[in-house]
Amino acid sequence: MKSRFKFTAGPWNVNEGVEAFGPGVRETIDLETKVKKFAEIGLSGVQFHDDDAVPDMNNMSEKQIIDYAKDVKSMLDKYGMTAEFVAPRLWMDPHTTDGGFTSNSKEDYEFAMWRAKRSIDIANALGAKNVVLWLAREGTLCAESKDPVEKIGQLITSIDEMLAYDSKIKILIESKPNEPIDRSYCGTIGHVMAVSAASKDPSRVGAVLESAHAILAGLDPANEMAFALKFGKLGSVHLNDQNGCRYDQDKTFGSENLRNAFNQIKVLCDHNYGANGEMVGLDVKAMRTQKPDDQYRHIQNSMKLAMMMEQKVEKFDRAFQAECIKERNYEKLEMYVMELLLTD
Ligand code: XLS
Ligand code: MG
Repeated sequence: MKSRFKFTAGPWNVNEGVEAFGPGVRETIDLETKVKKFAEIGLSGVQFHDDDAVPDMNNMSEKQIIDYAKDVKSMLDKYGMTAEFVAPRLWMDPHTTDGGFTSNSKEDYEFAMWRAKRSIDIANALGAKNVVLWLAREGTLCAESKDPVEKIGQLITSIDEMLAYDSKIKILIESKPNEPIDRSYCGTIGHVMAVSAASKDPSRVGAVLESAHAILAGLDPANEMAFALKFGKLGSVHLNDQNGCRYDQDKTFGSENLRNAFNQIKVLCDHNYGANGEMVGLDVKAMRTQKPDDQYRHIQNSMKLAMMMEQKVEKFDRAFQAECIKERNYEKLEMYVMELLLTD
């Protein structure tokens, strides 16, 4: 099957299966083995958290971090893989318990800025053009613990500082309404667009839309993508799926809602997503039941489903659509879409 897209995944998308109610059930796989396998299954690139690339970075000097990242770049080159982005992991470290950019502690804020700048250094060493900010803990567990107006300002100041640190890097904010915190400050693409507009260089601040995160916000992932596309700011997507409003599931793309999956691929195809080098990330998680010898299947299945949807988009009869719109017969159009999805 062919695709117009270049697909990527992160090392965290192949994991031991640790969750809140049970320990890991699969052995840890080293980065190079994952990258090699990613290349074999047809991915074009890898997405990184800063410490996926440089694991012990907190205990390393700035030069040591860059040197280590350069070795990772050589390893990627060996398998013909590119680095799509680097994201500071600002949710694991004790310094980010109350968030990073919006923490109430000055020391934590400084730690977050240090990691953000090191992420830019790592991105440059890996040849990645983007830094992604999934603002995991930027918000509150206790609503009264922070002044939201002040903290949103602090978030914008942090982004401005990153833009000033490097004149080329692009910052992509990955919206999510909650989890691990109760209320986050950048819950939807609309929030991201507003933060972008308020930054010192809006042309370098864009969005990542993850399907599951839009569903958690009660929104339609395709419409969220459309909103960012309209402003020329959809820098990446994280395709996956989600069964309603519950914990973040990161299910195989299309496995819950085929029509939603179709419309996500349709909006991307219709608006030439990828023409400026944007890639399609598959932010999916294997089921805990999955055996080690077949633990990349959720990524392969997501890629296959995306490509099958590309074929459906190609088949989509625009003339018939126009006729239905002219007649204002949307029942007819809707049934056509269902038949398109259900038949060969
Ligand atoms: C978690 C996020 C995470 C980011 C990368 O919900 O999707 O996996 O994509 O930091
Ligand atoms: Mg994601």
